[in-house]
Amino acid sequence: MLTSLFFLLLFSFGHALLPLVINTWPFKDATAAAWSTLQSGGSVLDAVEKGCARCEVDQCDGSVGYGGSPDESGESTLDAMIMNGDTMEVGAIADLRRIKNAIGVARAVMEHTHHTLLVGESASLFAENMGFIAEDLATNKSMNIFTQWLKGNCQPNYRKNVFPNPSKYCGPYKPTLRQSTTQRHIDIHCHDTIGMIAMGADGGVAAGTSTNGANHKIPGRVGDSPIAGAGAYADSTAGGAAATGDGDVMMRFLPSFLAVELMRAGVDPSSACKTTISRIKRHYPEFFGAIICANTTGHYGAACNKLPGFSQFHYMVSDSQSNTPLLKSVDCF
Ligand code: SD4
Repeated sequence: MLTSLFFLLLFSFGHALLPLVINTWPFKDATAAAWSTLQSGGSVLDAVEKGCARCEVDQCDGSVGYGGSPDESGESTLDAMIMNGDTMEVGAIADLRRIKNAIGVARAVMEHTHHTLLVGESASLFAENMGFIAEDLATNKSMNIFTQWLKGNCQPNYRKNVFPNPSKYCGPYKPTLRQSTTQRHIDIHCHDTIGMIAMGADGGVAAGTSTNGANHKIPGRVGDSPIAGAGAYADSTAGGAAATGDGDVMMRFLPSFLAVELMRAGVDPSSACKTTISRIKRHYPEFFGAIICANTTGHYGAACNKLPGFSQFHYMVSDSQSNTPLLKSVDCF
């Protein structure tokens, strides 16, 4: 009797499913790390930081943390962000070099500066000054990926309208007049950024991302992951969202912001995710990408753009109904 009254009360306050942790891709240990952080009294920001940091240590799928996605010069660089949906504070770093704990540095930007985003060498210097250890992010694996790429005439790469022909030769390149070139975008073989949303029992939302970006990117390239509203967004009065996929295309649409605004207007999370993907599809029918969405009542959903070899998107959830991380999937459309 008392228990049902409790659940009735909870439901009427709209937080029946909270707390909640949800993240992109089947990164179970990251979900578990975030969930146990919440369970042991940590904040939603702590949960997002611990969850994403787990993937940085584990080098989830080679796409998060050190030793992945070497750029054109063979270096691995990291992008990350964290957002507090109560205060709308954001901390982010991009093109971070020599520091493994990217999400930790992003949080330090949020908590120890009045800025939102630090980039490149200066971000690394900031991190070192804040006590993060500088170390080489290269591994045998990343060096091998780089060597193979050089041996294969630097294919694929992200150049266009340059000479020599970038689809056949390595650089250095010089600009040429605009030619018709085929689009080269991140495909399903270089995916798996972690994007995470955590919600507390009180409905407070945080979101974050961590990635080593795009394989063979041009040095200096920054993806969607560290951009608020693109890689992730959190607003405790509306919900949270996080995106994964071809950041060069996706960041043009601020998909996480769009999804959260749709949920604010009352759209359910699955439909908000779908509408967001549709918006991008209209311009880039063959873009690779997916998004997860959660509203303030702890309901969630996901959507992805269907491509050959990508018909389902997998993500992880822990909530009050499933103490252990559950693998979820959605059919792409
Ligand atoms: C990027 N969005 O840097 C990241 C990569 C990614 O799934 O999410 N892949 O573009």
